[in-house]
Amino acid sequence: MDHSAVVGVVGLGYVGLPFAVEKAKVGFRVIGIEQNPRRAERVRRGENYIPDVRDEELKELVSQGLIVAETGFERVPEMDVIVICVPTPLTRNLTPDLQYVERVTREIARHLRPGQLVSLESTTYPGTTEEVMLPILEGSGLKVEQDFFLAHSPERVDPGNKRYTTKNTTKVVGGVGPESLEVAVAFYSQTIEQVVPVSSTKAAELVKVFENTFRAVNIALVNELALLCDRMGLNVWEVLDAAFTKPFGIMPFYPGPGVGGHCIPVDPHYLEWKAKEYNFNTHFIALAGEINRKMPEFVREKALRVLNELAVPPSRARILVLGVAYKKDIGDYRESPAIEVIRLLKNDGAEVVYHDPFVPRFTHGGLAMESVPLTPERLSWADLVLIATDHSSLDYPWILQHARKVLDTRGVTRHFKSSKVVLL
Ligand code: SAJ
Repeated sequence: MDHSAVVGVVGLGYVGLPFAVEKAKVGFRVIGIEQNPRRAERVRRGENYIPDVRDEELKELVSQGLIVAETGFERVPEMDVIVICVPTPLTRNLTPDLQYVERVTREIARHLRPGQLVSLESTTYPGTTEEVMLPILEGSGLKVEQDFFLAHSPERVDPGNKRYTTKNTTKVVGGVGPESLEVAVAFYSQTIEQVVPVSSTKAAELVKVFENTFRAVNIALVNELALLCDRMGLNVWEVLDAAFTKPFGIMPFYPGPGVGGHCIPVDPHYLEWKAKEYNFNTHFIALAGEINRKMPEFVREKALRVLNELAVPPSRARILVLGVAYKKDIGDYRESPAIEVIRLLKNDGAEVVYHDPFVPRFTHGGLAMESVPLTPERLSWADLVLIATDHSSLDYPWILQHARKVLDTRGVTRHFKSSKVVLL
């Protein structure tokens, strides 16, 4: 309560670093453990690398000695709380890959001491905290609820969201027992305005996976509608805009070139995998994943159709893709559907370049490309301009003025009613 606790944050990424800053801002001393030595070094120099963190805040907190960064676990005994914010990706067969969580938990178990609270924030299937982490931690000889505390509190960071930050986003917390829950709620309540306790770590884990499944299923629903409207010759954007005028009982989602990021295409499959243990098939998750993963192929097919109408064979086509980030106004291109679309069109023999103000260059999925300057000459050079990510900073009227033909997969130009534009 007096913020004298020393807080450990394992993983200083888009979840861990903002969390570390929030804790240090109210006076907690924070020791970050970051396995990437370059990132650890940058934190030591007070150099920010996470867009959602304010550069000067990090610099100030580091200069005050409130945030330090290590690459190893030897200082774990100094920590009163250890928060784990490491990735929980999928294997190539869409099964959970807990290697980072397990490795970190083993390291912590080696240094665990009485009185510590360990809290997992990474998104994972219900059961991870109790079935995977607890046995490893008790392997230290310490007993949970008596010697140490263990909780799960799912991160709810929406990268790029200016309105909802680590501080004002309600936080769900589950403990392996009442003592752990009480300590975890007390800890999170120091910097988060609203903390919601639930009865177990499994409930807390399921809350988060449900949240992301909710999004994946609803995005897949509108993507499926886009596929149907394409067949029926209807404008899915007009239909959805009209549907979302309903003032109750509906929530806006829009079709796109696919679903990117490290959450929505990933997390629901953690639940799908666990459900099989209970002989239960989560049909919605499987179907949503299938439809969302099909969208880049649909965009490629639509692009080839447009080129065909222009009598431009793919092998001679020149395509400018606008936006490779997985969603607008950020520079993250992990699992980006736009890169998948580029790969498919290159495989068709087209000459494809991209412009993304947030992504100067990328190496991903077997491609290494640099963003080209967006000029009138570049726009008129392209047989087809393909809008894959609708960054707000792009001047769409100007783009339509200089482009010859536009395939808009985000509906961002739908209100211009331009004959140059083909909508997804
Ligand atoms: N997308 C669509 N249509 C939509 C909404 C999204 O095609 O209507 C696409 C986006 O372009 C993107 C992907 O889906 O490629 C994921 O979009 P997202 O808005 O879910 O963004 P994320 O994955 O960065 O962040 C989400 C959080 N987003 C929101 O709640 C708005 C939230 O689900 C989690 O806090 C976060 O994942 C996480 O860390 O789990």
